[in-house]
Amino acid sequence: MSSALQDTFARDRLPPADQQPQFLFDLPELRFPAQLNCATELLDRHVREGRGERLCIQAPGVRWTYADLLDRANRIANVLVHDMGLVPGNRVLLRAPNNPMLAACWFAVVKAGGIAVATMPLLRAKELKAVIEIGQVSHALCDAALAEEMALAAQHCGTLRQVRHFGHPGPDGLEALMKRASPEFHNVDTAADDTCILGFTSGTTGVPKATMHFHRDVMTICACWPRHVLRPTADDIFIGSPPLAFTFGLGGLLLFPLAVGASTVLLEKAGPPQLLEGIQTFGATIVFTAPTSYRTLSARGLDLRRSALRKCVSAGEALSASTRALWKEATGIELIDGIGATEMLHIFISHDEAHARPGATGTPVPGYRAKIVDEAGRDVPPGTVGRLAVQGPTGCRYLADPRQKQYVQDGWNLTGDAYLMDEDGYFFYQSRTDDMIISSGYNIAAPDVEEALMQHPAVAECAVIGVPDLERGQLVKAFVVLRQGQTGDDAMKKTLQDFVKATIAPYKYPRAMAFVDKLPRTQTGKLQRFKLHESA
Ligand code: 3UK
Repeated sequence: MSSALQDTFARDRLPPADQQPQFLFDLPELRFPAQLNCATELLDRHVREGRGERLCIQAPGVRWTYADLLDRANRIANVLVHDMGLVPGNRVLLRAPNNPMLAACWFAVVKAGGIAVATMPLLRAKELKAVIEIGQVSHALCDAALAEEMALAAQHCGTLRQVRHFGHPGPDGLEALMKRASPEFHNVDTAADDTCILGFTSGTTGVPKATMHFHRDVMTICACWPRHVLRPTADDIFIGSPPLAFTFGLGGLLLFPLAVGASTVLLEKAGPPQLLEGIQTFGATIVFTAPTSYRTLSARGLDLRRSALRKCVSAGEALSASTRALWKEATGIELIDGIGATEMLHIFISHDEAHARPGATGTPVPGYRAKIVDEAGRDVPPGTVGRLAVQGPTGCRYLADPRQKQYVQDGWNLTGDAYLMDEDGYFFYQSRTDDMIISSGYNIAAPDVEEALMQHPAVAECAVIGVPDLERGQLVKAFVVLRQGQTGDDAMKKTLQDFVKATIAPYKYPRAMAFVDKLPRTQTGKLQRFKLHESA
């Protein structure tokens, strides 16, 4: 294999061989050529094979065919190389809400052999600066709507040499440069193991970690979960809420639809109301979003039943049995749950509609294997709670980060989740490893208590943590968002406590309870338990 990356920054910072996970390439569909540029496979190929006029990307007021996207991506690639001096291997910051230009920029970077560093739209200058410094980012393509924080961050970042904005009319804007650029571009002949993505973990605390993914990894995730579990067709219309900067969104809303020649709808705002409207307006057939969003949308079951929606994917957080039941009742559709991670690039345990089991995430996706281990890394028998360990064709590579040794042990990726596997090989999420509450010697998984509370009709949402307690070590504390019209008083507290005692083992009931208006969440929809700990 010969790397095309003149700038060897990423290659020089790969974890040492003995700290890398073991990779599995058993599936025949995972035999990739030594030289591979994933943009060629996902985009150019469709046009070359005569599908240029098929619909590719839609957004309010925008309808791009595959030929349109290729034209935009090629022009931007030429701007990157000829106007902005990009050299293969350089890192390019991408900053925009989910929209067609962001998708075109992503492909432009990858075509030119650059490394795409997509960032969450809501990041502030301080967080952007950390990303730019860790990734030694030299170029940026930014939506004009997000220019302000970009400028603040750029002031303090010496490595960042070239910034262009799109979505504004000025003569130095990206669109003006694109007009003058050629619509032809010869994709850089990258090696299958050249890095093309730096994915920052949506970590809720601490210094962010950058994960490195190769061109091969991008093609791998398209060949595994979508092909074996989701099984979309070229006529599907994808839609959803996760940002393209989150690999859940990048896969679900860009890579997977393009891998099968289907189309995708990109929404800049994709809260439940916009998502519902988008599903109706664009006739979307496959939706990707998080459990909380499904809970809210379930109130619009009748509208959804009248839509073209046929497949619904939940990831990012554990899907409770009650949310699965709620969605099925409201829409008639069985949710597809899947656990993925930035480190693994996409989903590695999941199930299709026919194999859904309430409370279970599913079984390992073809190409992956998973097991449960104890503190010492020894396998534990079925039914025992322990640490989830996975191996497959993708895996964790932190960019020059000592935390590699925590995530990868003995060649296995340890996701930081407590799981159990039943006799049938189904994996059941318990909690994050550090969210296990130990109270009076009992192990209590916070999601267990949340699931019980959520079954009460007065509860809209809730979160449970362990708070320090002199007598019991930790005390189970619930933060509860009530449905409209309900009152959070002592009587309600008692009602909910009694309800939990009657639903699950009584020792798990929340001795402490707070009623709140909403729960703190990250931009990827994850509950920020550390914020609850701070406020407890
Ligand atoms: C949790 C889940 C239970 C789990 C992601 C799909 O979430 C993604 O990546 P992140 O790096 O977080 C990883 C962690 O999130 N988690 C995700 N999905 C589930 N827990 N059930 C689930 N279905 O703690 C995991 O370790 O932000 C999800 C695809 C790509 C992704 N990056």
